[in-house]
Amino acid sequence: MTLKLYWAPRSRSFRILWLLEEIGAPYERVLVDIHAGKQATAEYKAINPMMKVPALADGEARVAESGAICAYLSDKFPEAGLAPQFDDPRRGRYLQWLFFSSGGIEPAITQTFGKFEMPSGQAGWGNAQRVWAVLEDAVHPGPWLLGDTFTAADVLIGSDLHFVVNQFKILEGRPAIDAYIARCADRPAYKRALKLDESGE
Ligand SMILES: N[C@@H](CCC(=O)N[C@@H](CS)C(=O)NCC(=O)O)C(=O)O
Repeated sequence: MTLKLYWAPRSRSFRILWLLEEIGAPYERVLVDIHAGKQATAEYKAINPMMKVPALADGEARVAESGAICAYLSDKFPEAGLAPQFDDPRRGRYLQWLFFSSGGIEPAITQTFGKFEMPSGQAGWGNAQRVWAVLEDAVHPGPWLLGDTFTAADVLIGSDLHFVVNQFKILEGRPAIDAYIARCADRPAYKRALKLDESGE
């Protein structure tokens, strides 16, 4: 059964396109035209009730949320070597980074755009400045979050940071983060995914 990735160009679904290119298993891209409202059809809501891309269908299985899809795919294809296995102590940090995308980075983006403050002890992500500083430390000296081993966490965090720096343009003056984004963009799978993404179909 071929994997189906529900995708829209220049969106957060790029990261799963990149991950699938890293894995190398066959998959099908299903375009969801989010600018034409196609994410709000009953058919797509059955795939992801949040009406967002990315989402994945694998036989009977349905998975949405980028971090969950990264965990699902990297565990499904252990031979791709993109997830430390269950008895590997590095799995702890690996999972931490997968959850940090939605638990730390997304709220930091929202806080930066929304220009609001709240007590850092009460905000689950502390504050945006702390999130960026923690990430800057985590990607230096690298090359990857777990050191020499590239994982699905790099796909997720690397694409988050690319969005934050290059698309949203809400973070600058962090050379270690810029260098990490450049290392990600230099991967052949990233380049293949970018080509597919830019084709727009
Ligand atoms: N929490 C989701 C967020 C996905 C998301 O925000 N997708 C945006 C595109 S970048 C989307 O589908 N927007 C269409 C809409 O909300 O109508 C994830 O991490 O996968």
